[in-house]
Amino acid sequence: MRLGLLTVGLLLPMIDSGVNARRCPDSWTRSGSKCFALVRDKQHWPEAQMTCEVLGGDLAVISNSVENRVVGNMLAVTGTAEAWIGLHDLLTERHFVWRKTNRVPTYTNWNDNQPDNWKGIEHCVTMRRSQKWNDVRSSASLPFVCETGQ
Ligand SMILES: [Ca+2]
Ligand SMILES: [Ca+2]
Repeated sequence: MRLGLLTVGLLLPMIDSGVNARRCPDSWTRSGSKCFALVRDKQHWPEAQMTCEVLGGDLAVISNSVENRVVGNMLAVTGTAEAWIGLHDLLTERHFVWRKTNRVPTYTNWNDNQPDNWKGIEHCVTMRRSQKWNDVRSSASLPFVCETGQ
């Protein structure tokens, strides 16, 4: 009996942490090892990144077509035309990197003729409901997508 309780006591935290690692917070959407959340409050890009950090994450990194579709579907079901993701070329023009990892994307889904750095001031990236990406001025107020996880 005592051994039984000890075993249960040791295992429960492990089971619990394992479950939590695979579970997304309420209102977040799971894709692989990540959780995504669409925040519909409109913020400029730097503010959106800070808000994602307050929520325990970062602006979304879109690593593949599956994640792109998951996030695109979040825009579609909420009627959101366009939302920030975590890609920018704020440091070096035309050198886009993810804010979270500082890495160049291995997957992209740019809209036709994008990124165009229109008027020379577009350095932060949105996903449109079409699931295509566009560079936009970072001071634009838009909804945004946060992620947590790997
Ligand atoms: Ca740019
Ligand atoms: Ca553009």
